[in-house]
Amino acid sequence: MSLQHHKVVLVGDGAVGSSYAFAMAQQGLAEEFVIVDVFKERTVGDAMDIEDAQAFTAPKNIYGGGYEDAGDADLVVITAGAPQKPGETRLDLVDKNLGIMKSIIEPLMASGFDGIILVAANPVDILTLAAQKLSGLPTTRVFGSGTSLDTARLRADLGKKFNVDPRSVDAYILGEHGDSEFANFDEATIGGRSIKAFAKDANISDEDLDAILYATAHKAYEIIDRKGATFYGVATALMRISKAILKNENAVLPVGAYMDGQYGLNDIYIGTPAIINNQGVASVIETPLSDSEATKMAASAKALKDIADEAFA
Ligand code: 6V0
Repeated sequence: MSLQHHKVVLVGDGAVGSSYAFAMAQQGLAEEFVIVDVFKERTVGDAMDIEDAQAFTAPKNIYGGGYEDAGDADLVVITAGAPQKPGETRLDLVDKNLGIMKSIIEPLMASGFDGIILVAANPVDILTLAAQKLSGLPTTRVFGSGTSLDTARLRADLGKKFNVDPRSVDAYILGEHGDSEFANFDEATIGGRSIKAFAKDANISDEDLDAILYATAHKAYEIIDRKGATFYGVATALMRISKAILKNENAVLPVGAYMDGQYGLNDIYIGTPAIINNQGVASVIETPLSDSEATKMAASAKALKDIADEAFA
């Protein structure tokens, strides 16, 4: 019997990264966990702080480190990014965060790293594409959090509406993690029964469902207005994806996956369900879309492609 030793490197020890490190510790995931940030003292402090929780959870070797520690890592999770400043355009932010991504991927690959990269930094679909191109790793081993947080928000809202555990709601937010995302209401189910049938029983109209989608897509702004950032939801989504990788689960999860012909799309990352195991994205599930949903997917892909073309020009 071989004892499993999983090593995870977190790059970016801000609000999202430190919450992810804490969530991983709570779940007892990854025997070795390295925290990397330009703010080195914070990584050491965070590792010491999380160590204090281990007497109640599970022991692990957690420490502040550098890219030289990544050579034998199974998984690198990237949550390093600059926030948008007032007056800055979205493309300015893309340029700045592409620079940060470059400063991460170069030393990471120089360490001999040959594992899986999971990106959460925004704009996540564009930065995931950048991470894949810069690293040269297979597209199956570089993917993003995509619409995982958005899908979690949608399921929670639908769960509340229909008085059902959100984990029993089979609905997805698809497309860009951003303004052009959409819900697969025409296909979504609870216990195999369509959401639209549940909605009809509860006198919930298509407009009400659209209002749920709007609330999902705008929840980040509501949270940011009140506390400056959102982090627990995405951190938990990252933990869930990490668990599927480290435990080789073949779990079906919404992620930002590379398009290689699925939905008629190519060479972009976009939110879709996919099967996740210790190889990364084992396969993309091209979930069925109604005609109007297919139109929304094409529009969302175009929005992403336009940004990518400009950013990588
Ligand atoms: P934050 O709290 O400002 O943390 C960012 C961290 O990155 C800081 O600790 C920085 O020191 C660090 N950092 C900056 N540059 C580098 C670098 N070159 N190398 C290493 N570390 C660096 O931000 P927060 O944690 O709130 O957000 C991080 C990223 O996650 C942002 O891009 C957010 O937009 C993004 N989010 C993504 C979500 C998703 O669903 N994908 C959801 C929420 C936030």
